[in-house]
Amino acid sequence: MTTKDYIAREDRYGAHNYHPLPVVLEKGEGVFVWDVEGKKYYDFLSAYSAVNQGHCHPRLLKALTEQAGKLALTSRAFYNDKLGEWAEYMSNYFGYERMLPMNSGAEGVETALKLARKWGYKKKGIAREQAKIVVCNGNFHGRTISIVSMSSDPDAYNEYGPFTPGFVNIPYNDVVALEKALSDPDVAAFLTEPIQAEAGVFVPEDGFLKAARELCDQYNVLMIADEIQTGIARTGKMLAVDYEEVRPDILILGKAISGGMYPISCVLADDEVMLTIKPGEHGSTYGGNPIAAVVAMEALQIIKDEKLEENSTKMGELFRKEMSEFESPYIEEVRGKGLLNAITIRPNNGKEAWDVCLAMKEHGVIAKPTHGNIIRFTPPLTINETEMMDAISKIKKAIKEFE
Ligand code: IF1
Repeated sequence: MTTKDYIAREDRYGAHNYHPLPVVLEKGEGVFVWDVEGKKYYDFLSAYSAVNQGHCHPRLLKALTEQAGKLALTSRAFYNDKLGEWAEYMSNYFGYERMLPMNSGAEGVETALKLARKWGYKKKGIAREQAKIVVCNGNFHGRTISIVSMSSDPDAYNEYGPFTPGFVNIPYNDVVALEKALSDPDVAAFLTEPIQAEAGVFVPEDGFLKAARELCDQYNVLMIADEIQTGIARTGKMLAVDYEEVRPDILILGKAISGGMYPISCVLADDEVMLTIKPGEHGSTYGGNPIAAVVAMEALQIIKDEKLEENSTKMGELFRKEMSEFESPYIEEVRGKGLLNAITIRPNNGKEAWDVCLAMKEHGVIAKPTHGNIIRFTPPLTINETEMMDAISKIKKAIKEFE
């Protein structure tokens, strides 16, 4: 079977909710993936920052397979011997009193929303059914109906209504609008991404997160950080909020807490918030399973053992320096933090970022456009300098061809 055959079969039998780059991958190792024709690529997407530790990390493979051969799933009707160890590990690692495990990022966000509402009613004293959650325009927090209810992207929400009420949208990076919104006594929480990734890697002004933290304190509102994409060293620090030494009341993690091995997400919070949910009031069949527990602990240990925060910072600086110094009339802007970067492309005769991605693919680097003319560059954090320079030269060649 050729690439065309694989694509045709998926097109014929799969739902059409994606428009993938025309490459069919069958193998991965570290920063590389191989397609069904044997061609090797640098993976500059890393499954949207899930594969921060690199593809098929041997330590993750070992953790996964050993646990899968012993005990895979118990449900939460019974205890398993690994969940407590994982919860303790997460508490110590991120500095929160408790963890609630889920699977997908969207479920993590839903869990945070539920916690915020419970806290609003039980602790803040908001009248039943009145709790509001403040969110930012341009947000991306997942695909459930409640989550798309707060989206400002018509592709995400059109024809999925009726929507969940109780969300208040404000502009991103706007402290004045935030203060006005938070002063409403019915507001339970402010939910934000420390950097808006899907929107096109929008880094807020220095001080925005700190100001948000102070306003949340002032108005007795929970600060919720969605670090599903920005967390786990992607931006050069373990969490993107660490840049401003901000501690959210609720921290949502996903993606790279498994290094791409397994769908794992979780929410971290202290007793005052977490214990507002009682037995029977929330849960998940797979959430907290023993495979997830051992894979997540190993994935987070790898970040420390391989000093991936440091490498993310260094390689990110190298990428932005090289790409900013590269003279091309079609590069509008290079921006980002750590290894969460984006380049905006100036269209040329109807050719757009998509065409640059196709050309990069031919040169052996795969990445995906987001929102029209923005290309996101998020390689595994394990990438070394030689690999980075090689990938950069391939990216430059592709952009040159565009001229
Ligand atoms: C898709 C985007 C990235 C996320 C943040 C929650 C979730 C995500 C900050 C939900 C998920 C995904 C989903 C994936 C593509 C990807 C994405 F382009 F859509 F926005 F990464 F940039 N919070 N992001 O980024 O996590 O439920 O998917 O595990 O195809 O929808 P999930």
